[in-house]
Order: sequence, then C-alpha cells, then structure tokens
Amino acid sequence: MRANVIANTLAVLLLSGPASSVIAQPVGHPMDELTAAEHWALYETLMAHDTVTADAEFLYAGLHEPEKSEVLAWQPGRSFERQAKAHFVQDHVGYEAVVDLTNRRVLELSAVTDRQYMAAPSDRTAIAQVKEHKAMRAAFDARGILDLKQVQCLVSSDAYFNTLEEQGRRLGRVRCTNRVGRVSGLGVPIANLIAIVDLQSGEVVRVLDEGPTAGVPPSIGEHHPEVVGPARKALPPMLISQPEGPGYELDGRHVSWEGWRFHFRVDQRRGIVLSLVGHQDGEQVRSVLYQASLSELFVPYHDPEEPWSHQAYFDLGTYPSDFGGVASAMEPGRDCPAHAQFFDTWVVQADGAPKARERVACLFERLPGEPAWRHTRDGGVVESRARRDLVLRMVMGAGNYDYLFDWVFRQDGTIRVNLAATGIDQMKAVAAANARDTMADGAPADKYGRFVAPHLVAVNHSHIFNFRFDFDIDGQDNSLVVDKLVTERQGQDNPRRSVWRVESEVAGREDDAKRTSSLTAPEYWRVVNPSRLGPLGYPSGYLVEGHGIMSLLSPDDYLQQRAGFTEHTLWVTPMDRDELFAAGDYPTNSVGGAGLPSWTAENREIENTDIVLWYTIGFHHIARPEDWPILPLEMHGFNLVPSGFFDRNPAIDLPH
Ligand SMILES: [Cu+2]
Repeated sequence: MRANVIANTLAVLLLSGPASSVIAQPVGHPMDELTAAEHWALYETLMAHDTVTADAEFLYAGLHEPEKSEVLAWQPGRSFERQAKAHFVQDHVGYEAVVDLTNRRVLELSAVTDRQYMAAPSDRTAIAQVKEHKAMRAAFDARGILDLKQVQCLVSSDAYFNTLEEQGRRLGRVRCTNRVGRVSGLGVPIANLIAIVDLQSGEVVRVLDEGPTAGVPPSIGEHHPEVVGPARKALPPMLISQPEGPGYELDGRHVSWEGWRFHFRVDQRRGIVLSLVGHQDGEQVRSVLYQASLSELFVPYHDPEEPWSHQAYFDLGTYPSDFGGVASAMEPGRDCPAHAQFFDTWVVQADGAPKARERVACLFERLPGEPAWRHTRDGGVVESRARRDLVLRMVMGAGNYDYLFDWVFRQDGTIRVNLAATGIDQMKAVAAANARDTMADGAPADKYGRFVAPHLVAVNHSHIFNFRFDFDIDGQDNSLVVDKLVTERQGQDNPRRSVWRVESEVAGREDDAKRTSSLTAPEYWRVVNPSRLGPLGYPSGYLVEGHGIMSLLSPDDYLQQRAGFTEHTLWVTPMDRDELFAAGDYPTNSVGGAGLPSWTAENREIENTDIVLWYTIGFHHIARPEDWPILPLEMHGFNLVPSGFFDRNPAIDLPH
C-alpha cells in the first residue's frame, strides 16, 4: 500500500446549522467530491505553505481526479489516494495548487497566466467606491438620483480585447441600478452610464456618461405578487407516489437503474460530473463513458456600443467563486419533483472554509407519459410500452440567468442531455419607449435587441454550451466515425434521379474531427470501438445527435478567438486529464487561442485510442415580450444514442 493512501471511510464533519437533507458522504469512491474534512485538509496544507499568505482569497476547490488507470483498476472497498485542486488569488496574482490530502503535501503550486484568475471577491471590493467618484456623482445628480445608498453598482462583464487601455490591467465595466421602488427584481438600470475600473488598484480609469435619457424604465425582473398581481387558481392536485420506493439504487453517489450504472459528483466549476457510465450486461458492466460534464458556457452579447460591446461571459471559467459554485439550490416540488432525492455539496468560501450548499443536485424517476415504443395492428389492436426516465438535474444560478441541466437516462439506451435557460434577460435602458420609436440618429431603437418593457431593450445574445465526453465504448480504444449523407445521382434507366446514402470516414487525426454539420451537408457523428463488432458486423458505438450552433462572430473578432471552441460543433482530442475546459483553464482576460485550438494545433492521432469528444450546442436569443419579467424556461438538448452497442432495441422487453 502506498504511503499516501487513506482509508476509504474518512469521517465527515457535521456542521451545526439548519436541518439539512445532506446524505453523510464518506469517501467511498475515488471520484467522490471533497468532504468538509478534506476541504479543511486542503486549507491547512496550503496555509502552511511558504507561498500562501493569510490574504489568499480562495476561488475554487475540488477533487483532483486520480489517473484514469487507477480509477478503472479500483474495486469497491479498496483504498485510494485523494488529491485536491485549488485556485486562489493573493497580491493580485492567481495561483493553482494540487494538494495531497492524505500526507498534507503541496504537490504543485504555480501562478496562473497574468490577471486571468477567476472573478474574485476583491474585484467587488475594488469597485466599492465607484459611486463616490466625482464623475459618477455628477452623473447621478444629472439624473436626479440623490440617494446613493440605494444605488447598486456591479461589474457587469469580463470581455477583453487586448486594447492598449486593457493591456497589463484587469478592467471591469461597472453598471449601476437604482433600487428605490424595487420589490423583488434587480432595480432600475441607470442608462448611458458606466465606469471602467481597474479591478486590482481600484482606480476609475474613465467614466462614460452619455447623459440622462428621457424616459425612466421600470425595475427589472419584478416577480413578486405585489407587482405581478394575484396568482391564478391552482389546478386540482396531481400526485405521483412510489409506495415501494424508487426504482433506482443509490450507494453513495453511485446509481444503478435499469441497465444503467454511473457515479456522479458536483464540482464547483463543472457542475454535475458523471463518471464510469456503463450498462449492466450479465455479470459485466459494459462501459459507455468514462466521464461527461459541462466544460464551458460562453454568452456573447451583440450590440457594438460600449459597454454592451464588452458584454460576454465565460460563465464556468470565470464565476464559480462568484456564484458560490455553479450548482445552486433547488426547491422540492418546484425545481424537481417532491419525490426526488436531493444531494448537498461543499464549496470553498473566499476565506478557504468549506460551506454547505444544499440541494445542488436531484435524482428522480419520471413518467413522461409517452410510449417507449408501440405498434398498431389491424387498425386497432395496440401493442405499447410505457416509458420511464431517470433524471439527474442541477440548476446553475449564473447572475441574471438560471440554467437547468438534465442528464436523462432512458430505457432504450439513450442519454438525453437537456439544457434550459430561465431568469432575467440583460436589458439596456434606452430613450425610446417602444418599437414604434426611433433613436436620435433615425435607427430603430431595437436594432440590437427587442423591447421587453418601456425604455428597456433586451440585447441580442447567444448561449453557447460546450460539453466534454470521455467516451469509452466497451473499453478505452475508440474512434470517431463521420457518417456523411451524400446525394447519389441515378442513371437514365432509373425513374429516380437521386437517392442519399451514407459515406463513412474514420477520423485519423484531430483535424479530421473538427466537424460542423449543416442542412445541406448533414453529418452524423459516431464513437465506436473498432475491436468490438456486433453480430451484424457493425462496431459497438454511440451517436451524438443534436443541433449545434455557431457563434456568428467573424474570425477576426477577438471574442471569437477567445471562444475558439465555437469554430466547430465537434472536436475530438486524445484523452488528457488536464484538458478539461474548451476555452482554456482561465478564460478571464484570455488573449485567444486557449483550449481546443491550441491543444489540437499538433493535429494528434485520434484513431483507435482513448478519445474525448467536445460538443457545442446552444441557442441564439432574440428576446420576446413574453421574456418579461422572467424568461419562461426555454429548453434545448441533444442525445447520445446507442448505435450498434446493443443487438436489438434494449427496451423491447419492457413489461406490459
Ligand atoms: Cu438569453
């Protein structure tokens, strides 16, 4: 046994506080998230290190995963090593550390690229005095806002263009709202006013004040009954009960349901991380995915005028600390069914202490009210089987937006990934009251967005998600097959002029796997194990089935270069446990090219080896009046569909 191995029953610190649905979480699996005790071990080890000072602000802490070979060789009950990764900032320098939790040793400690550390509490401290700045006070006066106590100013964007003004600095664009009259929303945006602030020195670099607008918009995002009005009459009760308990089995964070087997944890940056996803086949579990998780969420706004020109977010890479971990609490009976099992986690606070986050994931079975399959015979006799799904859900509270992510396991072998957005649009206060008005220069007032309330234009933007899938179909050596649908012309002797057929190509190198499907040249993407042929001669595999998205930014746009992963819908790389984030480890203030573009520059071999798929999906958002005051949940998604993994429809034997 190695020296730095711990017993697999590390005790959990039970913190006092309100009753919690926390499942006491001993470390029973190498992929389990950090316990509170481990958070403290990480903290104490770092604080004892010469480099780390008492001023260190912690921005992230989480599991540093063991090598894949160790996880795959692990058997339940065996001991394993535990390491943690931390990200912190001190003296305006960001650091990343890897710590051996057992022996309390710092294994790695390095500074991250200049000024690229995640959003930090000190950023907020730096802007604390902004509203006292002379030019800002004059601007408030000009707008008749005399009570500064109710003016709230926030850093509203992280876009970086490497301009002279920005070089060597960590700048924030600060916008303010007036909270007078606010009930449950965000307050009234103060139009035409921003301060550009150096987030390290606190210096106000300049104030951009285009003067007050004629009309004052309402407070944004008000959803309290006092504003909305009385709630409608409730529908009659509808109850779902599972008198014999759920159909899944839970062992720590390991889930068994129907054929499915998987482990999950909640990471402060990546959200739900699925590991060791497989399907039970007799005594064996056949592997589908070693791991799956979100990798980045890029949200660029599309208005060329400052400060909106600088409105663009890399939510996962920038805000895990600001949001207190990307996964936020969910409400039983509302965000998840009342019968769901909820899971808590620990996140690191700025001072390094762990903090409990309650109900950050929920697991439940649901009846979609749809058949898994059916067939009509003789015009009437129906053979039909009801479908039941298993859903693992998290909600990410990302500032004004709330994103919902579902990992849906189906009885037909499909994994459905749902991503949905709700919350509050980002709105620009304008002089024009509505779409009938024009701006002073005669341009439509809603040229770069849509009115959602008087004097408020919700600015056009896109939500672009990247997921990382470490496929291990029946083992680690996999390949990407690109199935191209091509039109084949027919000869004069055939009444048909054309049919489409499939041309399949195996991607040999990373460049072959940079794919974007289109309506005129459709492609299907299949991960296969070339060594495992099914009875029909096809390799065991899974399809990625969805509708990708392009950023629509031009290649010379700095934002596009910083979000280089959006250049293609699909990328495939050889597995590297340190390549986790499509836009790079620290996209804040990044200068372009990080992540997938730089990793794939070598054009590495990807055929019949351990590969990772990176898939981009999302949606462009043109706001509607119905987005006000809170956007209705808008759901998109994609499927991972078995293709040759099973010999027949795996749901064919569902009970009648
Ligand atoms: Cu949106």
